Amino acid sequence: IPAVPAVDFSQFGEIEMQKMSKIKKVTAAAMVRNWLNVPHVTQFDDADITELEAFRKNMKAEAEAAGVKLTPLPFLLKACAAALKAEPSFNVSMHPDGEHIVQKKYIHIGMAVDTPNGLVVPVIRDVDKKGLFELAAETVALAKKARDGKLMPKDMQGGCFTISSLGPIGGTGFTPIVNAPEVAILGVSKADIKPRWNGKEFEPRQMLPLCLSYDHRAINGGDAGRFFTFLSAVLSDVRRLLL
Ligand code: CAO
Repeated sequence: IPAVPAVDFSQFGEIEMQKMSKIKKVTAAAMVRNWLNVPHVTQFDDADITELEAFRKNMKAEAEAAGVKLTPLPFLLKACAAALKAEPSFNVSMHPDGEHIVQKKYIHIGMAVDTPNGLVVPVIRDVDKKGLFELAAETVALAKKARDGKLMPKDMQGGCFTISSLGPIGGTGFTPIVNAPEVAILGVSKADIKPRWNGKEFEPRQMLPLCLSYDHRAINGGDAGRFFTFLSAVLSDVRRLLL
């Protein structure tokens, strides 16, 4: 591809040269590789998390007594693990031989963490086998390890799927780049109260905007529609995780 021409910006005003961290350089190379190799599609949906948030708030004191802060992320991890089971086409990698697809039978999920040195994606193993409190403790510990620059390569390997949450920061949606060799990534934006028509009147409901990018070589629109419908249904009523 044609290179972007080099420009001497100092001719236009004051500038400062800043050295890129090792993480920023590795991330930049991975983003270009993924952007150019993966034919991306991004779908959008809003999940009604009114009941989930009520449940989470009710459980806060119990979680604190158990020594954990129960944030929305463990619920998203459990819901995604269930959706990966329900739609196994999301839990694959393209084999480099171009002849095979690798179907994974385990569920490890990465979470994007923005650190002063750059973006890193620690991986939580066997999400389907862990409880909400265990996941809450693990996500907080991994995010701290990431921010302290203490993640080991093994902490960032083996992911099947990634969650990138910009929720606490803001925004109504974005188009995340698939973290290949994974084939899909979920972007989470800021939840907000929105009016929803219940058949008789508008009701205030807490809606969570979700963006799902996927590799169109491995996943087609129908698979993605089913994955998204399942995910939204679970987030709307977490009792479905028991089914
Ligand atoms: N919409 C609105 N509010 C949200 C939200 C969303 N989508 N997601 C979280 N929040 C709220 C939480 O409810 C919490 O409020 P309360 O204290 O009142 O419960 C507050 O924002 C802070 O949440 P959090 O960031 O601690 O929660 P989390 O579950 O999203 O994440 C943890 C937990 C430890 C993983 C997080 O602190 C972290 O480090 N996340 C990494 C985020 C990041 O770097 N994203 C950048 C990705 S770049 O691609």
